[in-house]
Amino acid sequence: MAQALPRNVELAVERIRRALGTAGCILDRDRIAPFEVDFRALYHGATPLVACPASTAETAEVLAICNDLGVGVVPHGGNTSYCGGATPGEAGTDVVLSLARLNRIREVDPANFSMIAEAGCILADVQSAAERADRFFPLSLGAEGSCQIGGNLSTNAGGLNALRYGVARELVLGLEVVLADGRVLDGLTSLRKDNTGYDLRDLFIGAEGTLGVITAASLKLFPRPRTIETAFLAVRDPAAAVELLARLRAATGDAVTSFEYLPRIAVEFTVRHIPGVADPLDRPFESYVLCEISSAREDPALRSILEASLEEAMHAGLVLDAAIAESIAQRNALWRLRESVPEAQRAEGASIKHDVAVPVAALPEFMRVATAAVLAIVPNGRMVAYGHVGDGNLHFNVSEPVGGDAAFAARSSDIQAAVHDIVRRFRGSISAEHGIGRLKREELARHEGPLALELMHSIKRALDPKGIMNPGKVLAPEAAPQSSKESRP
Ligand code: 2HG
Ligand code: ZN
Repeated sequence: MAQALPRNVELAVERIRRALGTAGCILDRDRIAPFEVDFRALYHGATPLVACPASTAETAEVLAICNDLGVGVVPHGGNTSYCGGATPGEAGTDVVLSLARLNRIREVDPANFSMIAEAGCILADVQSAAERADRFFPLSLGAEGSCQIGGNLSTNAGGLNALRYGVARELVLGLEVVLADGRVLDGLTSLRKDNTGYDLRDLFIGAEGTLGVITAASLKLFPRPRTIETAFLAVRDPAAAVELLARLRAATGDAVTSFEYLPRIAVEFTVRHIPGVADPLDRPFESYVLCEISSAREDPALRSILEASLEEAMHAGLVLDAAIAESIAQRNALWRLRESVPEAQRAEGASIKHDVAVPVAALPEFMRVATAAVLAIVPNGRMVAYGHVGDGNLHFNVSEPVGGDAAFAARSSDIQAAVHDIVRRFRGSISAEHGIGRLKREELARHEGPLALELMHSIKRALDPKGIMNPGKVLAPEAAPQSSKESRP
């Protein structure tokens, strides 16, 4: 039998139902179920209600009610988080706040190279709206067909074009945020320059909904790329990849948009598991790079610059073989291979993921040292280290041994600790683009300096004194959220 809800939660549910009506609430157990588990099925929480406000004002009402009653609120976008950031707690007392109905593009301003999108807009729809105005919104990632821009900003997503255009934070001009107590912070400007006081906007980006709820964002747009060259390269090793990146950045006048590293095993996984993916080269190599250069001009010279640079790199022994896309279909096929690595890795069984960053030049040494450390713990583990080498960001993943191995899961925290300790030696990051969520909360506490942690807790207390915003994510709760003594009906 389902357990009775605490009185404050019951009251919150009642009041939210009244405020949003039936269209704005999901109460049906079957429809609630997908909101209770994260994308990787690492966390299984429970919620009495998914609130689906259709406006900023309704979002504010939900938060005011929950703050008043001391009830936790878990903002929920496209549910593509890797760290359990959008999953309610196991106690079943957090309300889930879906942003899906806040999905209007409020404005596209081609002259100002900006647009205003609500948090629940699907990333691919934001990209298309920009394209219709002959503009480009560069944030791009495998989940773009289902992730929402509010979630992208709340986790400060990186993706495939960060090398040239920056991570999500760098693409934001202004934000509209509902604070924990329901007040609305209207910072929705489209200015390039604004030095008026502390930068409040940047506090909410990457805060994973623990400080407030982003309801809309003013986003930077760029000229649409008109010439794009995409190449799939076999490289000698990771050090060759790093050297090639520097050469290409210089030779193309910094036109390298993406620079993704793939080990052989990642190509094998995708060829094996993803229908239609084929090895782009005739014979196997140890290491690959998928690289894209682009220009906002019609620029036939880009192709010859790329070819000349690759020829030089071949003479220098950095590049061993190359395939340059000759059509959009070929380009799409190369990106499909890259973007389906996570899915292909899932098909190979359990894996341990590390989303780390070190300075680009240190990547080869990091990979060598960290690989040895992992294999010392699980000698048959399969290293699948790939990703955004251009940003120094590797998905330093380990797949379980072929045929599975019960000991693998048991050693996962040892493996993670070993990898993260090495990251620290390189002054790197233990979460380069996926966030902290619930998954890396303890690792954040272990790695972040005491002063930085103290400041983070102070900011949390200042903006969310009752601890209702996405409880237990990013930072461990300091104290149980207090219920308010009285509650208005
Ligand atoms: C990617 O770059 C994603 O494909 C997922 O960030 C990484 O599965 C992963 O570890
Ligand atoms: Zn990634």
